[in-house]
Amino acid sequence: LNPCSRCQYNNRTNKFIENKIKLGTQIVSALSYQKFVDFAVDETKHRTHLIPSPLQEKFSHIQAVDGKAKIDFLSFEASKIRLLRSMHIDGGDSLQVLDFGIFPNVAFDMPIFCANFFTSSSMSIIVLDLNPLHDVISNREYKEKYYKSLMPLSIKYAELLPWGGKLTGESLRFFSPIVIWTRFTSSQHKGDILFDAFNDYYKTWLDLMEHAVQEQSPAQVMLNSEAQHKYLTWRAEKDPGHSLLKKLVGEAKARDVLRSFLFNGVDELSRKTFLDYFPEYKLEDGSINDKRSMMGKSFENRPWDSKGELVDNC
Ligand code: BLA
Repeated sequence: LNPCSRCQYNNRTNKFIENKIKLGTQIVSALSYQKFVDFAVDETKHRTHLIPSPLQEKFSHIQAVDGKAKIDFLSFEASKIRLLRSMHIDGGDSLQVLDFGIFPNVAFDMPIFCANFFTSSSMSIIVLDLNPLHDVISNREYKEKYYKSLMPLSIKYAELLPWGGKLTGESLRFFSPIVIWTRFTSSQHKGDILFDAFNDYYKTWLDLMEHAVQEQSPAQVMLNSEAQHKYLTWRAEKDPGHSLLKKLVGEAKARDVLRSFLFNGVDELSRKTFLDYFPEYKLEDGSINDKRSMMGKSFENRPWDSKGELVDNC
Protein backbone atom coordinates (compact mmCIF):
# COMPACT_ATOMS: atom_id res chain seq x y z
CA LEU A 1 0.00 0.00 0.00
CA ASN A 2 1.38 3.31 -0.99
CA PRO A 3 -0.67 6.08 0.63
CA CYS A 4 -1.19 9.18 -1.44
CA SER A 5 -0.08 12.21 0.49
CA ARG A 6 -2.66 14.55 -1.05
CA CYS A 7 -5.83 12.48 -0.65
CA GLN A 8 -8.66 13.99 1.33
CA TYR A 9 -10.12 10.69 2.55
CA ASN A 10 -13.53 11.32 1.09
CA ASN A 11 -14.74 7.79 0.63
CA ARG A 12 -14.60 4.96 3.09
CA THR A 13 -12.54 2.56 0.98
CA ASN A 14 -9.86 5.09 0.18
CA LYS A 15 -9.83 6.17 3.75
CA PHE A 16 -9.17 2.66 4.93
CA ILE A 17 -6.41 2.01 2.44
CA GLU A 18 -4.66 5.31 2.83
CA ASN A 19 -5.04 5.67 6.52
CA LYS A 20 -3.65 2.32 7.56
CA ILE A 21 -0.11 1.21 7.09
CA LYS A 22 0.46 -2.43 7.87
CA LEU A 23 3.61 -3.09 9.82
CA GLY A 24 3.81 -6.85 10.32
CA THR A 25 0.86 -7.62 12.55
CA GLN A 26 0.65 -4.09 13.91
CA ILE A 27 -1.69 -1.62 12.26
CA VAL A 28 -0.98 2.01 12.95
CA SER A 29 -3.19 4.92 12.17
CA ALA A 30 -1.42 7.31 9.81
CA LEU A 31 -2.98 10.33 11.50
CA SER A 32 -2.07 9.40 15.05
CA TYR A 33 -0.69 12.19 17.21
CA GLN A 34 1.61 9.78 19.07
CA LYS A 35 4.61 10.76 16.95
CA PHE A 36 4.12 14.40 17.96
CA VAL A 37 4.34 13.42 21.62
CA ASP A 38 7.40 11.21 21.04
CA PHE A 39 9.16 13.95 19.13
CA ALA A 40 8.47 16.56 21.82
CA VAL A 41 9.61 14.43 24.73
CA ASP A 42 12.80 13.32 22.93
CA GLU A 43 13.64 16.84 21.87
CA THR A 44 13.11 18.18 25.39
CA LYS A 45 15.35 15.48 26.84
CA HIS A 46 18.16 16.73 24.60
CA ARG A 47 17.84 20.23 26.05
CA THR A 48 17.09 19.78 29.73
CA HIS A 49 16.89 17.19 32.45
CA LEU A 50 13.31 15.99 32.61
CA ILE A 51 12.04 14.36 35.74
CA PRO A 52 8.70 12.55 36.00
CA SER A 53 5.97 14.67 37.55
CA PRO A 54 4.21 13.38 40.69
CA LEU A 55 1.06 13.53 38.50
CA GLN A 56 2.30 10.50 36.54
CA GLU A 57 1.17 8.15 39.28
CA LYS A 58 -2.42 9.28 39.14
CA PHE A 59 -2.71 10.08 35.44
CA SER A 60 -1.33 7.54 33.03
CA HIS A 61 -4.16 5.90 31.11
CA ILE A 62 -7.96 6.06 31.00
CA GLN A 63 -10.26 3.97 28.89
CA ALA A 64 -13.17 6.04 27.57
CA VAL A 65 -16.69 5.00 28.53
CA ASP A 66 -17.49 4.25 24.87
CA GLY A 67 -15.03 1.33 25.21
CA LYS A 68 -13.21 2.51 22.09
CA ALA A 69 -11.09 5.58 22.72
CA LYS A 70 -8.07 5.37 24.98
CA ILE A 71 -6.50 8.34 26.67
CA ASP A 72 -2.81 8.49 27.50
CA PHE A 73 -1.21 11.03 29.80
CA LEU A 74 2.40 12.07 30.27
CA SER A 75 3.84 14.62 32.66
CA PHE A 76 7.29 15.91 33.54
CA GLU A 77 9.07 18.74 35.32
CA ALA A 78 12.45 20.39 34.73
CA SER A 79 14.38 23.28 36.22
CA LYS A 80 12.63 25.92 34.09
CA ILE A 81 9.44 23.89 33.58
CA ARG A 82 6.75 23.75 36.25
CA LEU A 83 4.79 21.22 34.23
CA LEU A 84 5.05 19.65 30.80
CA ARG A 85 1.97 17.56 30.18
CA SER A 86 0.35 15.74 27.33
CA MET A 87 -3.05 14.17 26.86
CA HIS A 88 -3.52 12.06 23.75
CA ILE A 89 -6.95 10.70 22.95
CA ASP A 90 -6.74 7.86 20.48
CA GLY A 91 -10.11 6.85 19.12
CA GLY A 92 -8.70 5.33 15.93
CA ASP A 93 -9.47 6.96 12.59
CA SER A 94 -12.60 8.70 13.77
CA LEU A 95 -11.07 10.63 16.67
CA GLN A 96 -7.60 11.85 17.49
CA VAL A 97 -6.98 14.61 20.02
CA LEU A 98 -3.75 16.06 21.30
CA ASP A 99 -3.52 18.54 24.13
CA PHE A 100 0.16 19.26 24.72
CA GLY A 101 1.18 22.11 26.99
CA ILE A 102 4.23 23.41 28.82
CA PHE A 103 3.82 25.70 31.78
CA PRO A 104 7.03 27.46 32.79
CA ASN A 105 8.34 27.71 36.30
CA VAL A 106 6.84 31.01 37.53
CA ALA A 107 10.27 32.56 38.03
CA PHE A 108 10.39 32.83 34.21
CA ASP A 109 8.17 34.95 32.01
CA MET A 110 8.45 32.87 28.83
CA PRO A 111 5.34 31.94 26.86
CA ILE A 112 3.24 28.82 27.46
CA PHE A 113 3.63 26.17 24.78
CA CYS A 114 0.18 25.21 23.51
CA ALA A 115 -0.74 22.54 20.97
CA ASN A 116 -4.43 21.65 20.81
CA PHE A 117 -5.41 19.43 17.91
CA PHE A 118 -8.84 17.91 17.46
CA THR A 119 -9.26 15.56 14.49
CA SER A 120 -12.34 13.63 13.45
CA SER A 121 -12.47 11.57 10.25
CA SER A 122 -13.53 14.63 8.31
CA MET A 123 -12.32 17.72 10.14
CA SER A 124 -9.34 19.00 12.10
CA ILE A 125 -9.47 21.98 14.44
CA ILE A 126 -6.00 23.21 15.28
CA VAL A 127 -4.41 25.68 17.68
CA LEU A 128 -0.61 25.82 17.84
CA ASP A 129 0.96 28.72 19.65
CA LEU A 130 3.43 30.01 22.15
CA ASN A 131 0.63 31.58 24.21
CA PRO A 132 1.79 34.86 25.74
CA LEU A 133 2.08 34.83 29.51
CA HIS A 134 1.43 38.57 29.58
CA ASP A 135 -1.03 40.50 27.43
CA VAL A 136 0.43 41.27 24.00
CA ILE A 137 -2.37 43.60 23.00
CA SER A 138 -1.60 46.26 25.60
CA ASN A 139 1.91 45.22 26.67
CA ARG A 140 4.25 46.18 23.85
CA GLU A 141 7.38 45.39 25.78
CA TYR A 142 6.42 41.73 26.28
CA LYS A 143 5.34 41.39 22.66
CA GLU A 144 8.64 42.76 21.41
CA LYS A 145 10.69 40.70 23.82
CA TYR A 146 9.34 37.38 22.58
CA TYR A 147 7.50 37.72 19.29
CA LYS A 148 9.23 40.35 17.16
CA SER A 149 11.97 37.96 16.09
CA LEU A 150 9.51 35.07 15.62
CA MET A 151 7.27 36.68 13.00
CA PRO A 152 9.05 34.85 10.10
CA LEU A 153 7.94 31.58 11.68
CA SER A 154 4.34 32.71 11.53
CA ILE A 155 4.71 33.90 7.92
CA LYS A 156 6.17 30.50 6.96
CA TYR A 157 2.88 28.76 7.85
CA ALA A 158 0.36 31.53 7.12
CA GLU A 159 -0.54 30.12 3.70
CA LEU A 160 -0.08 26.41 4.40
CA LEU A 161 -2.25 26.58 7.52
CA PRO A 162 -4.54 29.58 6.95
CA TRP A 163 -6.63 31.34 9.58
CA GLY A 164 -9.49 29.08 10.68
CA GLY A 165 -12.27 31.65 10.65
CA LYS A 166 -14.15 33.51 13.34
CA LEU A 167 -12.75 33.22 16.80
CA THR A 168 -14.06 34.46 20.12
CA GLY A 169 -12.59 37.72 21.39
CA GLU A 170 -11.63 35.91 24.60
CA SER A 171 -9.51 33.34 22.75
CA LEU A 172 -7.75 36.04 20.80
CA ARG A 173 -6.55 37.61 24.06
CA PHE A 174 -4.78 34.39 24.98
CA PHE A 175 -3.15 33.96 21.59
CA SER A 176 0.09 35.45 20.30
CA PRO A 177 0.79 37.17 16.96
CA ILE A 178 2.37 33.91 15.71
CA VAL A 179 -0.64 31.71 16.54
CA ILE A 180 -1.59 29.00 14.08
CA TRP A 181 -5.38 28.78 14.26
CA THR A 182 -6.69 26.67 11.45
CA ARG A 183 -9.25 24.10 10.38
CA PHE A 184 -8.88 21.65 7.53
CA THR A 185 -10.30 18.52 6.02
CA SER A 186 -8.28 15.78 7.68
CA SER A 187 -5.63 14.35 5.37
CA GLN A 188 -2.16 12.88 5.53
CA HIS A 189 -0.79 15.84 3.60
CA LYS A 190 -2.13 18.39 6.06
CA GLY A 191 -1.02 16.17 8.91
CA ASP A 192 2.54 16.29 7.56
CA ILE A 193 2.49 20.09 7.35
CA LEU A 194 1.16 20.22 10.89
CA PHE A 195 3.97 17.96 12.06
CA ASP A 196 6.53 20.33 10.48
CA ALA A 197 4.88 23.30 12.17
CA PHE A 198 4.79 21.48 15.50
CA ASN A 199 8.53 20.71 15.13
CA ASP A 200 9.36 24.34 14.38
CA TYR A 201 7.22 25.81 17.15
CA TYR A 202 8.44 23.26 19.65
CA LYS A 203 12.12 23.87 18.92
CA THR A 204 11.48 27.60 19.07
CA TRP A 205 9.94 27.25 22.51
CA LEU A 206 12.94 25.19 23.66
CA ASP A 207 15.26 27.95 22.39
CA LEU A 208 13.31 30.49 24.43
CA MET A 209 13.59 28.24 27.45
CA GLU A 210 17.35 27.88 27.04
CA HIS A 211 17.83 31.63 26.98
CA ALA A 212 15.28 32.54 29.63
CA VAL A 213 16.77 34.25 32.66
CA GLN A 214 15.35 33.73 36.11
CA GLU A 215 13.45 36.72 37.48
CA GLN A 216 15.07 38.15 40.61
CA SER A 217 12.36 40.48 41.81
CA PRO A 218 9.68 38.82 43.97
CA ALA A 219 7.15 41.31 42.60
CA GLN A 220 7.83 40.17 39.03
CA VAL A 221 7.62 36.51 40.05
CA MET A 222 4.22 37.29 41.58
CA LEU A 223 3.07 38.90 38.33
CA ASN A 224 4.19 35.84 36.37
CA SER A 225 2.46 33.53 38.77
CA GLU A 226 -0.78 35.47 38.66
CA ALA A 227 -0.70 35.68 34.85
CA GLN A 228 -0.24 31.92 34.61
CA HIS A 229 -3.02 31.40 37.12
CA LYS A 230 -5.39 33.59 35.13
CA TYR A 231 -4.63 31.55 32.00
CA LEU A 232 -5.19 28.25 33.84
CA THR A 233 -8.40 29.56 35.40
CA TRP A 234 -9.75 30.53 32.00
CA ARG A 235 -8.96 27.23 30.34
CA ALA A 236 -10.07 25.04 33.25
CA GLU A 237 -13.48 26.74 33.04
CA LYS A 238 -14.04 27.55 29.37
CA ASP A 239 -11.90 25.43 27.06
CA PRO A 240 -13.90 24.26 24.01
CA GLY A 241 -12.88 20.61 24.53
CA HIS A 242 -14.77 20.22 27.84
CA SER A 243 -17.96 18.73 26.53
CA LEU A 244 -16.19 16.06 24.48
CA LEU A 245 -14.00 15.15 27.44
CA LYS A 246 -17.12 14.81 29.62
CA LYS A 247 -18.70 12.52 27.05
CA LEU A 248 -15.60 10.36 26.94
CA VAL A 249 -14.87 9.92 30.64
CA GLY A 250 -17.92 11.19 32.53
CA GLU A 251 -18.42 14.48 34.36
CA ALA A 252 -16.48 13.77 37.58
CA LYS A 253 -13.40 12.33 35.90
CA ALA A 254 -13.39 15.10 33.31
CA ARG A 255 -13.35 17.70 36.08
CA ASP A 256 -10.44 15.93 37.76
CA VAL A 257 -8.48 15.71 34.50
CA LEU A 258 -9.10 19.41 33.84
CA ARG A 259 -8.29 20.79 37.30
CA SER A 260 -5.63 18.36 38.50
CA PHE A 261 -3.88 17.48 35.27
CA LEU A 262 -4.43 19.63 32.17
CA PHE A 263 -4.64 22.93 34.03
CA ASN A 264 -2.81 21.87 37.12
CA GLY A 265 -1.97 24.89 39.25
CA VAL A 266 -5.47 26.36 39.00
CA ASP A 267 -6.13 25.35 42.63
CA GLU A 268 -2.61 26.08 43.88
CA LEU A 269 -0.98 29.13 42.27
CA SER A 270 -3.46 31.65 43.67
CA ARG A 271 -6.72 31.84 45.56
CA LYS A 272 -8.34 34.09 42.99
CA THR A 273 -11.46 32.70 41.39
CA PHE A 274 -12.73 32.70 37.82
CA LEU A 275 -15.12 35.55 38.63
CA ASP A 276 -12.30 37.64 40.15
CA TYR A 277 -10.58 37.58 36.77
CA PHE A 278 -13.64 37.53 34.54
CA PRO A 279 -16.44 39.35 36.43
CA GLU A 280 -18.44 39.83 33.22
CA TYR A 281 -19.47 36.14 33.56
CA LYS A 282 -21.18 36.71 36.91
CA LEU A 283 -24.90 35.91 36.96
CA GLU A 284 -27.36 37.56 39.33
CA ASP A 285 -27.34 34.56 41.67
CA GLY A 286 -23.54 34.79 41.88
CA SER A 287 -22.84 31.75 39.72
CA ILE A 288 -20.78 31.61 36.51
CA ASN A 289 -22.54 32.12 33.21
CA ASP A 290 -21.99 28.96 31.22
CA LYS A 291 -21.71 30.82 27.92
CA ARG A 292 -18.25 30.26 26.48
CA SER A 293 -17.90 33.81 25.26
CA MET A 294 -19.30 37.17 26.34
CA MET A 295 -17.59 39.06 23.51
CA GLY A 296 -18.89 36.76 20.80
CA LYS A 297 -17.10 35.60 17.68
CA SER A 298 -15.17 37.94 15.52
CA PHE A 299 -11.86 38.10 13.71
CA GLU A 300 -12.82 36.40 10.48
CA ASN A 301 -9.31 36.98 9.15
CA ARG A 302 -5.89 36.93 10.77
CA PRO A 303 -5.89 40.09 12.92
CA TRP A 304 -2.08 40.30 13.15
CA ASP A 305 0.00 41.65 10.28
CA SER A 306 3.42 40.31 9.27
CA LYS A 307 5.12 42.62 11.77
CA GLY A 308 2.94 41.39 14.62
CA GLU A 309 0.80 44.53 14.74
CA LEU A 310 -2.87 44.11 15.52
CA VAL A 311 -4.97 45.16 12.54
CA ASP A 312 -8.67 45.69 12.84
CA ASN A 313 -10.06 43.51 10.08
CA CYS A 314 -12.75 41.53 11.82
C1 BLA B 1 -12.89 23.87 19.03
N1 BLA B 1 -10.78 24.57 20.17
C2 BLA B 1 -11.85 24.80 19.36
C3 BLA B 1 -11.79 26.15 18.87
C4 BLA B 1 -10.68 26.73 19.45
C5 BLA B 1 -10.06 25.76 20.27
C6 BLA B 1 -10.20 28.15 19.21
C7 BLA B 1 -12.76 26.79 17.91
C8 BLA B 1 -14.06 26.99 18.53
C9 BLA B 1 -14.28 28.31 19.19
O1 BLA B 1 -13.59 28.74 20.10
O2 BLA B 1 -15.22 28.92 18.77
C10 BLA B 1 -8.89 25.86 21.09
N2 BLA B 1 -9.32 27.97 22.26
C11 BLA B 1 -8.57 26.88 21.98
C12 BLA B 1 -7.36 26.95 22.76
C13 BLA B 1 -7.42 28.11 23.49
C14 BLA B 1 -8.66 28.75 23.17
C15 BLA B 1 -6.28 25.97 22.76
O3 BLA B 1 -9.07 29.83 23.65
C16 BLA B 1 -6.38 28.60 24.41
C17 BLA B 1 -6.50 29.70 25.14
N3 BLA B 1 -9.97 20.46 21.66
C18 BLA B 1 -9.00 20.20 22.57
C19 BLA B 1 -9.38 19.05 23.35
C20 BLA B 1 -10.60 18.63 22.87
C21 BLA B 1 -10.97 19.54 21.82
C22 BLA B 1 -8.55 18.48 24.46
O4 BLA B 1 -7.99 20.84 22.71
C23 BLA B 1 -11.43 17.52 23.30
C24 BLA B 1 -11.20 16.75 24.35
C25 BLA B 1 -12.15 19.51 21.11
N4 BLA B 1 -12.18 21.81 20.18
C26 BLA B 1 -12.70 20.59 20.38
C27 BLA B 1 -13.98 20.51 19.74
C28 BLA B 1 -14.18 21.75 19.13
C29 BLA B 1 -13.04 22.55 19.44
C30 BLA B 1 -14.90 19.30 19.75
C31 BLA B 1 -15.40 22.18 18.34
C32 BLA B 1 -16.49 22.49 19.31
C33 BLA B 1 -17.05 23.85 19.22
O5 BLA B 1 -16.73 24.62 18.29
O6 BLA B 1 -17.85 24.18 20.11
